Amino acid sequence: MDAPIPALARPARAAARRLREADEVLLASHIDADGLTSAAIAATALERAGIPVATTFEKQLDEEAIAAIAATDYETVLFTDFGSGQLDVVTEYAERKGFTPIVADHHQPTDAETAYHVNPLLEGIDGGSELSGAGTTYALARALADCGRDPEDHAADGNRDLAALAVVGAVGDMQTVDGELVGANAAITDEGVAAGVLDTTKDLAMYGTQTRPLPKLLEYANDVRIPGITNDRSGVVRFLDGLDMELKADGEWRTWADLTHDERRTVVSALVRRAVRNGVPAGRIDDLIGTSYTLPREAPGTVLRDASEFSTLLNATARYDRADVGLAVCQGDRGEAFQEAKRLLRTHRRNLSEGIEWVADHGVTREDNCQWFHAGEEIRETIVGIVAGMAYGANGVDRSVPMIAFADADKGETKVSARGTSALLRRGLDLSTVMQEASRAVGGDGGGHTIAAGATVPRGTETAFVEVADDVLGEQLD
Ligand SMILES: [Mn+2]
Repeated sequence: MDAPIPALARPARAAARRLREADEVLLASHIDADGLTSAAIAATALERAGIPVATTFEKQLDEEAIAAIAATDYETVLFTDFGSGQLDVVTEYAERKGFTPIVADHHQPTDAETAYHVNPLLEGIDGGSELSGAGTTYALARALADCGRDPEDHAADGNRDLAALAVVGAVGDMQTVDGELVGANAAITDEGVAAGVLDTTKDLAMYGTQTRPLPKLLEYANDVRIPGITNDRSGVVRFLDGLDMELKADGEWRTWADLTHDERRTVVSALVRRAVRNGVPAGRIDDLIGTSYTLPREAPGTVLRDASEFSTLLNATARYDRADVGLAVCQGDRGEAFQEAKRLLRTHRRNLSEGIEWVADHGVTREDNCQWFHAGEEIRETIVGIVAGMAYGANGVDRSVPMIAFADADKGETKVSARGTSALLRRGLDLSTVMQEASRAVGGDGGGHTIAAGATVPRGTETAFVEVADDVLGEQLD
């Protein structure tokens, strides 16, 4: 047996064997791009193994959600992209209600033991940048195929075709390091390339290469800010016109995906020249190029063709409580569910741009070691983290300290989202700890990743939260 991630082979095999013994499985997964792809990988692998599976999604695996799962009376429950951080509560309910929990997750585990626990952090692999929930679930899916009842069934290549979804999940969880997937994520990518479901190329690292018309692509890309291009519509059009290329077809701007290899090279070198001339530092100019992850089995020019656009589509379904739609798309629906997903994405985009406008109008409050805004009911709590990230990347925003955003949630609670930069990570930033410590200090709970994390706190504790967060950040950042 060849495992994609050798360190995970033993726990993945144990979990796979236990799943093979189940008559039916309840699959519980997190509502976001990584959680949806995790669920699609697990559901597909279980279906292929002939094991009936029902799926449920949760924003947060709190005690209420665990109690509801326990009340379903399933004997086997598979948790993907969450479960490790709540393992103490999960195992307590499992014992009391008599179900077997199986966990495939990449978040920090609590201090509890369970027989079937697949988590990169337990094997010395970084769950923030080397393996996502979807990647962890992929290791489980590969093990499920390997201990299959029907070794003659090679149609799905040992579930290697699911590597594409694992990469979409990793990209959706922002696991790229300097523009590419590394570690266990890279090993999964290699399997996907060999299976013909993924292509990787060094390409322009901008969002929307498949679907955005060229001016929009360049105008909205703000990872590397180029004066006269970034956020400058007429500057972009002058730049493109000045290239003396046929960049329109039938009067419409072409997309990056429409361009030939040579045309792309011409545009990239012109962009680089422009950046150099405008004093963009060399280190930043390198960031214009990254690895792009393409799904060659998807139609060119669609959101599904590019891993990054695919993950955004999934997030759009998740954030409007339509995980069923995102899951259907992951499992191959290109009809009704795909149309609905695209409609949700358009709504999502409109809400994001209104949110960013709101932040620009109302501004942020600067503390010693962070900056924050409170959107109240003006921005949906499910998108306030993305708005915070986008506002943080906008022109003129101080990126020397992290951004913290608040929005009203239901049940008298407030949702908190925090975003940092890789430069801040190098100075010691760990937003997961910040969110955890500050939220617990005010009676809430939180966690996540070093560069992006979240929390839920009782309404009215925001000021106290900011004070604690600011202190913790002061200790972290040198
Ligand atoms: Mn995840």
